[in-house]
Amino acid sequence: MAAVTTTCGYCGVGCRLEALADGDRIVSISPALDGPANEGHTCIKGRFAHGFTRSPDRLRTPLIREDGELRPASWEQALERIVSELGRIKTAHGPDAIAGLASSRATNEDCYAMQRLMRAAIGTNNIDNCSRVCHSPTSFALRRSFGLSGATGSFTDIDRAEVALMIGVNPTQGHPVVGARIKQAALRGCRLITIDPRRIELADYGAIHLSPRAGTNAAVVLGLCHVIRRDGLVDQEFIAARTEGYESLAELLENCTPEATEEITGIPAADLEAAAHLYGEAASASLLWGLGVTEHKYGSEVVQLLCNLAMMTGKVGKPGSALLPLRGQNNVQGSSDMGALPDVYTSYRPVDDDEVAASFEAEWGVPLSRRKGLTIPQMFDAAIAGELKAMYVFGEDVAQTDPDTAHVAAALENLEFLVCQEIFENETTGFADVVLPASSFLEKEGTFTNAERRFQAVEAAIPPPGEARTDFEIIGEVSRRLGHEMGWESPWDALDEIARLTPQYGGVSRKRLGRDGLQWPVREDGTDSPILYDASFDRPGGRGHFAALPYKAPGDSADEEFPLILVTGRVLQHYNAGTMTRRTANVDLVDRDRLEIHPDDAARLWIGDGDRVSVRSRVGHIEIEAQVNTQIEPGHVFTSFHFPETRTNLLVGQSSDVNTSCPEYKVVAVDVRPFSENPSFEPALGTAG
Ligand SMILES: Nc1nc2c(c(=O)[nH]1)N[C@H]1C(S)=C(S)[C@@H](COP(=O)(O)OP(=O)(O)OC[C@H]3O[C@@H](n4cnc5c(=O)[nH]c(N)nc54)[C@H](O)[C@@H]3O)O[C@H]1N2
Ligand SMILES: Nc1nc2c(c(=O)[nH]1)N[C@H]1C(S)=C(S)[C@@H](COP(=O)(O)OP(=O)(O)OC[C@H]3O[C@@H](n4cnc5c(=O)[nH]c(N)nc54)[C@H](O)[C@@H]3O)O[C@H]1N2
Ligand code: SF4
Ligand SMILES: [Mo]
Repeated sequence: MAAVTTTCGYCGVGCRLEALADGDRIVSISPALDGPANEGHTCIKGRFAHGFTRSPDRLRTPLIREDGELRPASWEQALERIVSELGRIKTAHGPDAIAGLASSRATNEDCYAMQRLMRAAIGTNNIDNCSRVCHSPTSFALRRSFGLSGATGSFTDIDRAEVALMIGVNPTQGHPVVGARIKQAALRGCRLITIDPRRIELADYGAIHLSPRAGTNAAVVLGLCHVIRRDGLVDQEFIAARTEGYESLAELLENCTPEATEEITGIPAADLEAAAHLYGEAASASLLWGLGVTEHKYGSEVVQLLCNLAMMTGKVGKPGSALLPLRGQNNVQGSSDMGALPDVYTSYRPVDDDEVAASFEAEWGVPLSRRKGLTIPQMFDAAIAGELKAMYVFGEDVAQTDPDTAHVAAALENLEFLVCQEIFENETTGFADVVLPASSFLEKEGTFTNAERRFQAVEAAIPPPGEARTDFEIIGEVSRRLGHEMGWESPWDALDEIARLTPQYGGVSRKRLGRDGLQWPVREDGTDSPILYDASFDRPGGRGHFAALPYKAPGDSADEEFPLILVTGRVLQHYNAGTMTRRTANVDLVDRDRLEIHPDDAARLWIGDGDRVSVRSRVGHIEIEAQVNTQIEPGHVFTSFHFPETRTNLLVGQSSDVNTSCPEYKVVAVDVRPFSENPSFEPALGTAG
């Protein structure tokens, strides 16, 4: 038996795990007692959901499509096919006819290699990652308001906070170890504020719970700021010394009275005032948010408004007063930090900055494009328009998880060539010409960066199954065959290159990571940064920026034809596309997606618990089982997207965040009926056009 200490590959908490293996099988996983983010805890996924590693469904050989079918092939055949097709398309249509996606489930080194493959071996900036559909609005807003794209503090700030305000985030399901930490804090006296159209579990820990209509967060936050200003809870000293732009915000706040807020959000004025006082009067308070903030038409603006709230009360850059966006996937912070984005190199430095681009040119020995690449939605549009000809999709199941499935399917179908690098066949590999068998987090080494900006080591507990190879080896080999030798022996060489080329990560090295990891910025001498902005912001003049952004209505809204608002999200037992958790015992706990509906709406529509219902939106329709419960606000329904047979994303349209094109997954107007009333509803693609 062999034991390794590694980092969980599910969510952005970044729990440190002790994995015990016998040969090529995982025997058990337990929490590392000294893990800085988990302090001896894990959740059901990190601890138990590892059976997928030796599932009979794992990809064990490359697959090549022949006569319409994916058939097993040798590595030689698969790699040759990739090189000849990508070479042909590049020659015929130029490098920008090819695009790649990096995987936020994979390591920093894998993602860095993937963006280098696209930029140096292919010659395009067409590279993006799932942060696009997740927390890209957070990244955009934090850079605008404060300067850097990361949480301002650490999970330990939760233990030190007098108040924790959570908006649009459900930590006991999505980030259970943080959820448990918040429960502990609450039991010790930390007061909670929860803001969610569903009564999330943490609302029951003595919280002030505000239940806004979906899509009205901006009004809620402006309302809180109004009360704080009106009642003299503003930190004038902090505003004067550390910020700019407060006057225009103050002017905007004038009309955002609790009564006006109630009108838009449905939150009783007195509740809003109580929450504003609790937050404003606390000596320290931390702000946590998730997709209930970001996955909206104005998601990035709401994050800017949250930054306003923290700055006007001086609650940033101090112990206990942190802004903690709960980043989703294990390495979505890292894949973005590594420059797997169409407009930036590592640490968010623009591709059209000559000095930066030249430093990569010098290291890689090739000229690099200064032209911004395509975002994921732009890639699909370009594929449909016939301009994008090939995609290399690494560890992302876009055909299940991206919005408007019919549109995604049309785009993938229209490509001349699609490569998927995966651990399982999924909805997206159904469109692939070549599928490459890769390795999961328990079968590779490198680093992940968690939601606290913490680089942590990943070590292999078992080898990849069959002929599968590590993602790092595969990307390096494809690049070599395309004529660009990356010259690395192992991921640790890539990490050294990342540190060499990126001042913010300058002091990161395998040796220095130790058991605690390192929170960026990491200086040359190895000192890291648990708290950002203790003295100044990372913006011109060192000042934080107040954004005076008014409330605007969401992209979709209920009407006579589509009277209910569908909110989509996740459940504890399953993870995103579900490829991994559906292949573990978690499926015995939850074996399907369900539509949560309030008893009042259910009674009005003659829907009983467990009934099959039809759900129709402006772009598509699905069938699903109803689950009648009081957690959800009347007028709203909720479902997850973990089971491919549900096809939740057939319902979601193209509306997206104005600054980052993060999809508006959280506000979809729908019509819900008992299935028997609509036997003609076929679960069909193509209604969206
Ligand atoms: N078990 C499990 N854990 C996961 C994942 C998983 O699939 N399963 N996925 C991981 C990933 S990729 C991510 S990004 C994170 C996501 O974790 P969270 O950000 O917590 O994600 P969600 O559950 O999608 O949405 C959070 C809450 O937003 C609320 N909400 C929706 N609309 C609004 C609104 O307009 N206003 C407000 N205030 N709230 C709203 C929803 O009701 C929901 O309770 O979880 C990660 N962890
Ligand atoms: N309706 C609705 N849709 C949503 C959301 C929502 O709230 N509502 N949330 C969105 C969000 S926040 C996100 S992040 C996306 C997530 O969407 P995805 O990124 O598509 O989902 P995942 O299941 O996390 O993983 C993608 C794929 O990576 C594979 N994989 C896992 N580990 C590895 C590895 O190490 N190497 C390789 N090569 N492959 C690997 C898995 O088998 C899986 O097929 O979904 C989005 N979709
Ligand atoms: S909380 Fe997240 S990182 Fe920790 S064990 Fe669970 S899934 Fe893994
Ligand atoms: Mo996510």
